[in-house]
Amino acid sequence: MTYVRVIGAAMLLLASAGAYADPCKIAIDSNDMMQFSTHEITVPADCADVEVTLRHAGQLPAAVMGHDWVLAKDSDVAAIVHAGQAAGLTHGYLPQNDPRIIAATRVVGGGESTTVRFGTAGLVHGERYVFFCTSPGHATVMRGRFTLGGTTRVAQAGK
Ligand SMILES: [Cu+2]
Repeated sequence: MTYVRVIGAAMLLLASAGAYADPCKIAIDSNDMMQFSTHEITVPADCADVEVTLRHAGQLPAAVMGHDWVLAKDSDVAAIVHAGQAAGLTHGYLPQNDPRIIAATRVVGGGESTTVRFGTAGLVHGERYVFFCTSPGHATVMRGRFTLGGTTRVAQAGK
């Protein structure tokens, strides 16, 4: 009995590993309750490019519960969020041509998904990077740590 269950678990592991075989490609979910599925994204240091796919598993439209995935230095997040509110949904709650934005998806509503691909050459080792959602009011809870290199993976495992 236990043996069969272990085999089943191993097959599940293999299946999920196969779905995300490329560690430079990240999938993150969001929902109608203003949540990302993770607060921690770590990609290997040798990823020259990173691809992030944001899915919105909820049902509410973008105008009500829209989400995006934006990457910036921790110290730039507040200013970007502020400028994004002024820009409004028609501009994806993002200031236009803002060099502080390292990567950003469009805003998606329930049932939609969006992908952004960006190079890591400009990321500085030791800098603190944060991913967040710029929909008004969301960034306080919809945010997490983005780490290139994995050196903080163990230390950050709790949160
Ligand atoms: Cu959001």
